[in-house]
Amino acid sequence: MAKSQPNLSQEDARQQAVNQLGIQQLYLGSAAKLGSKHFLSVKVLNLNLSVDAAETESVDNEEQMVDALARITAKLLGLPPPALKPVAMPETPPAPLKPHSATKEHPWTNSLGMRFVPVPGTKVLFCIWGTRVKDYAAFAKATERKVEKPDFTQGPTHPAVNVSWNEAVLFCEWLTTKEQAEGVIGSDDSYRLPTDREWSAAVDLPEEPGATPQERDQRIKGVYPWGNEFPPPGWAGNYAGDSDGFPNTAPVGSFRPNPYGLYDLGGNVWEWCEDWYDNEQKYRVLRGGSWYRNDPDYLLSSNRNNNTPDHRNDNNGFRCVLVVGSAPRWQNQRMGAMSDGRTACPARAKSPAQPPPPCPWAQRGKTRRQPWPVTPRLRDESHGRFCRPWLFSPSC
Ligand SMILES: [Ca+2]
Ligand SMILES: [Ca+2]
Repeated sequence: MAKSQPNLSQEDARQQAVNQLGIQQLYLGSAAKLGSKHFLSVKVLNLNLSVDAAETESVDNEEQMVDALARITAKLLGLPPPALKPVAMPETPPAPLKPHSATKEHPWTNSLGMRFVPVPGTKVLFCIWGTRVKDYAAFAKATERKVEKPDFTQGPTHPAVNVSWNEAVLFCEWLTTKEQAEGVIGSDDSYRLPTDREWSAAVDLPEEPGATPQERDQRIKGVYPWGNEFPPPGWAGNYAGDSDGFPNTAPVGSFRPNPYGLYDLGGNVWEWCEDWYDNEQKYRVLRGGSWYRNDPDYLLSSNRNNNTPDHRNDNNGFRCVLVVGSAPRWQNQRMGAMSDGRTACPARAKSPAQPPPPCPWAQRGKTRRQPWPVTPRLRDESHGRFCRPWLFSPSC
């Protein structure tokens, strides 16, 4: 650099710089942060022409300073502004996951926020947890049903209890019809309770001997939902006592999932299955144990509990499965028998060519109920027959 010389005019200093450095222009720059802003200043000294030019720009962050420097320099040099970087477009949101593409890592979520995953050995998607208080509340509100609360406090994500098998089935049918109408599921998709054998597959039991759940009851010893040890380790689930942190029901998903991503298959609440328990078809099946008991045999994966379809208590709940691509028989055979022998509309099923006898609702002086989806009253509780709005002609 040229030595500083006293009394040297600016023009003389420039000339000396040109002579000693052999340059025509000198660029000076500085960057500073003031508050939340970054300020970038660039000054150009044209040593030959004694012309100065300066630009300052403020930017919001350090990443923007490189672009700002390019803009300032181009402007000082009289060049066209640099091409703007293409604005990053927001990522195209992924297409909504369809039920059939659900995986353990990417469950499919329905309109109530219930998540479903496939279970090897079955053709259905299992809800990863039991039906929650808030899920059941949506059903109860839509169908004007009274919810029987337990004696203990439950939050919205606790499993619904005091639900009979009949009511659990109605929940599945309501949800099927609601989501078909909304386009959430296809017209050939449907919800139902898991079968006893599907539940066994979900809890990873090997093939069990026996034609009925009663015959399969406790046939495989020493296997529990969490493994082979007993008593259950603390992470296994919500069983009797509060050493696991929950004296009554726990929010679903509070304990470890099983290898298929399913929570609470053991403990929290017993879960209704679709099947009859016995050949006499008096009882329905419950699986998985609950917060209420810790007996070793009760906690076996192969253990079955049973009760009448109208039975309710505070440690019984249910879990839904989604059948993809197969409409339920109660929709396909609108006048025929349902899977368990119940009849959708007995009168019309017997003699569809003849005028059906009055529907029980009509006998009560009711006309056809409001069309779906406005709060259909699905079942006539007094006679136990299904009486769905979409099953009946205006005369029934
Ligand atoms: Ca407990
Ligand atoms: Ca359970």
